[in-house]
Amino acid sequence: MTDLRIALIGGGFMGKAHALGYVAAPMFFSAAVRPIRQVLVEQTEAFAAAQAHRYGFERWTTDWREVVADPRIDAVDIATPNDSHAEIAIAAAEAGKHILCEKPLARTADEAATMLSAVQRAGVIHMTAFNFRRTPAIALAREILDEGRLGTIQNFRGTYLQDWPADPDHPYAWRFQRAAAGSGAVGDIASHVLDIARYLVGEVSEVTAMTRRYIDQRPIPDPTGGEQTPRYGKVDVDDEVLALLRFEGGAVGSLEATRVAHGRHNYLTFEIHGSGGTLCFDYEQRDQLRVAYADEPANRRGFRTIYTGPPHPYGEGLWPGPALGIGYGETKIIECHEFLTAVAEQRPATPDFEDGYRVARIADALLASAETSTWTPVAR
Ligand code: NAI
Ligand code: 4PW
Repeated sequence: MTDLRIALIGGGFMGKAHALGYVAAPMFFSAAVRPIRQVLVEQTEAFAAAQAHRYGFERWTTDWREVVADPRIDAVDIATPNDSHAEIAIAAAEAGKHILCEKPLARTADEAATMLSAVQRAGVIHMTAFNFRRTPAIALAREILDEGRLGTIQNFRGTYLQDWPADPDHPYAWRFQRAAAGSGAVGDIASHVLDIARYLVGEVSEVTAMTRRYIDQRPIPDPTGGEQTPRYGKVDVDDEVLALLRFEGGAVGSLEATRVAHGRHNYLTFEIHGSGGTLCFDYEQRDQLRVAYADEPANRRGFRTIYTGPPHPYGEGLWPGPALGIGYGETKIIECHEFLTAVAEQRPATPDFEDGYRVARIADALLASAETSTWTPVAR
């Protein structure tokens, strides 16, 4: 079996999730390559060493450029904040490395376009880490849609409501800075809804949107942990986006994403209405997909709940009983398996940088529409 030597750049929340993926993918799924956690890159020597030990990487460094140029590395995994995705990915592509890059691919569509061009020129495998589409129930929704019984798709209603920074005293961080993140809820979480919308319904042609910011500053954490009078960082990104969508295939839709909805923790949902029925999904009940078919007898019509398990997408590798439950970790394990398999089979991964670019184009249109309060076409 071929070894795939991986460099992980960024050892934070996603560094942990991706490391789990590389450890567990071979446990859950058969693969033609063996992922080797070769080197972990972080910003300080101490943190790089600590995370390399925790996540089982053979070595560590603070210099991603050295790693990207290292002939001993086959693939680069980008788990850093949004502002460094492009520079790292372009250098990795030019060095002939396969790339798994976190979402959003970039801060803007133009920046994403430079990444897409680089990987296309280099001919490397590239993937954007929209892991939620790897939830078995969402992949099952794709299968049901392919069967055609839901008829003509008329409406997609997507939400992503969170409350982790709903408290104004939640510390200032890169996600609240346009220079580092590109945008707020639009790029951070609406991007997931947009990936699911594209995956299940198709391309978005036009949007009209509004954005809101409710919290204009946040306390800058005191690195000493002391009780100094807090200094505040200026928030210059959106907390919330509300939008209407038009799809190229004729369907319409709505999207709501916010990070300040008290009580909604990871409320990623969609409801898809077709001429033949409806699909409903709620990530907080992620083992379930609800479907209602219009052609059921009138006295039997209504939603049925499918609990995903062995007969469903990815079930061959997950847990052996229905509704045993999958978690966030499993979506990352499946994602890493897809990346490893695409590299082993030398075929495109999905979703790739083209998908990341398309989502970035829609995100740009949402932000532009919020500025002009007009329907805004999504550039191709
Ligand atoms: P984080 O802040 O928890 O971790 C980022 C890490 O990158 C930090 O430890 C930081 O020190 C390190 N870093 C920054 N610049 C670096 C550089 N030049 N070289 C090496 N290390 C560097 O951030 P988090 O939450 O892990 O987000 C990282 C990326 O993952 C973002 O693009 C975010 O949008 C995405 N993300 C995706 C999720 C998903 O469900 N697909 C979930 C959470 C984040
Ligand atoms: O970056 C986002 C995080 O803040 C993620 O994409 C989703 O929301 C999952 O975790 C949080």
